[in-house]
Amino acid sequence: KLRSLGKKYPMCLPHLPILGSLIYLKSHEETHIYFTKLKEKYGQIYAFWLGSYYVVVVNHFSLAKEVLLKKGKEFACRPQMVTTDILTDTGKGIAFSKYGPQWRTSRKLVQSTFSLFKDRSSQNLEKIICQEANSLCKALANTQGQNTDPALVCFLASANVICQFCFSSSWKQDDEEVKTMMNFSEVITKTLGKDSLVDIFPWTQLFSKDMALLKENIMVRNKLLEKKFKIHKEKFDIDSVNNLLDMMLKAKINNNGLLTQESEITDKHILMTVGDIFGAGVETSSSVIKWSIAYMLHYPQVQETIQKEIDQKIGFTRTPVLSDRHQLPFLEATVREVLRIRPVAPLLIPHVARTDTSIGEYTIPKDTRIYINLWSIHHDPTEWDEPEQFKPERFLDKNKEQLIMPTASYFPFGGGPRTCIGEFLARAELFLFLSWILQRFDLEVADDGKLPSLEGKFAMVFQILPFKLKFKLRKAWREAQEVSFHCL
Ligand code: HEM
Ligand code: PLO
Repeated sequence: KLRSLGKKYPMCLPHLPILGSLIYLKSHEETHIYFTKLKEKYGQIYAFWLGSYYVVVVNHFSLAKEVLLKKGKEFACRPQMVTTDILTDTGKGIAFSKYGPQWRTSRKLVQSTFSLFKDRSSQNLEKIICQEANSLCKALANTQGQNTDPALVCFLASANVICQFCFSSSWKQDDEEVKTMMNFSEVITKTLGKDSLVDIFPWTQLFSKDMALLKENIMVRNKLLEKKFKIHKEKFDIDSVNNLLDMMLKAKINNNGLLTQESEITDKHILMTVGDIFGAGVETSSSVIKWSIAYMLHYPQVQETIQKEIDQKIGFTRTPVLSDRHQLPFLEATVREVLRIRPVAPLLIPHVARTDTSIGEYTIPKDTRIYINLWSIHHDPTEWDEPEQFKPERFLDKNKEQLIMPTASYFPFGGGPRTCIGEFLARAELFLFLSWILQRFDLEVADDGKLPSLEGKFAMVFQILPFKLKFKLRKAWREAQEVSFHCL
């Protein structure tokens, strides 16, 4: 189906009529790892057919930068898929929405909401995150050094930050709604993350149990969002815009007269945009915090080095703030290394070519799906020294004082027009949550002596499997608290 006259296409996997390359893509490994292996046979860029969809996989950073940055606009569309269409009410919101006025308006409104939460405002993000870090540490102290699965507390902390951002509200730890959310979020991510046949052969959805489960859980999620939306709409005051929902409601009222039907903001669009930000806000940050905790259990010397840095630069008389970031380069390097070795989105979100174009010397026809293999880029042995090893020092200079970027083969948040919109928030959360936890607690292996598996499982985000550990209040922290108590 590709016109070949004088054109050069990436090498293609074998393919059959109707099925395409499907049987050649079957593997027991995670897709991104299998795609990385295929590089040996097919090269840095290759293609295959997913049923009738033509897909190109990009495994090298220089080609990936061409897609994301140099030709960012040409590759800024997203595929339309059965699963994401169900999630987003046919492509509304941001992450799975096609390139166009709806996507642009939603993205701009989220960005304007971030400026609401900047610097001097009484509700700045730093304050909100620190409040949640405080509740998080209290909850961890309540575990009294017993074996604990960190999933719920990490979920709650990230959910509350994003809930403040979206609705100016938050949940208490024992609120049933939090568990409901954690449940549906888990089912949704797992089902969306499966390489589901439904997205290749839409008619199979009629028989798919997964689809039924997905629909049911998305319905629960939408009910919860609608409930929040309804309560909020009643209180809405156009002269006092405090969060994402206010921002979008205001835009709806002010702009709709001016907008064409194509870019009109409806309640459904608002709901789906908030749903994206909410979903991205909880699933990504809480996952990275769990990975970081797991790596620190595996590498106790990393934990010790960060704690030493915190003890020296911050001490025990105050808690960490964002401006401490440049003082704690080893913690920053550790976060960078976690995002390298276990990227949140190992294949990013698929991109789609909006016109006939090219990558390197290869012709790329309009509508081609592009998978950027971030896993391959972050584990490239020609760019990274011992890429499978966890070594935060690789991001530090010789004196271990200055952060460095050893290669350009690294972009955990993507880049270009579709770049992650929450990078600033995510980095702030990771720094504050981790520094608050390590100032107060030693992370210790659970009583059964089992270390968490670092293998992971792709479920829309690359997640760690559930594990337990012990949070032991540090002696130095406890003593410092007693001293300050006596001084009072
Ligand atoms: C998209 C990474 C946290 C909101 C993305 C993409 C990546 C990414 C790789 C896809 C880029 C592409 O397709 O080219 C991460 C990482 C995070 C994180 C590593 C945490 C450590 C967040 C947070 C939010 C967020 C906290 C919400 C506030 C989004 C949205 C998109 C996106 C809305 C879609 C952008 C679009 O399609 O225009 N993120 N993200 N992310 N992220 Fe994040
Ligand atoms: C998480 C489950 C929610 O119920 C819905 C949702 C919305 C946005 C998605 C998010 C899920 C998973 C992580 C995604 C995010 C948009 C950007 C982010 C894909 C499916 C990343 C890491 O790319």
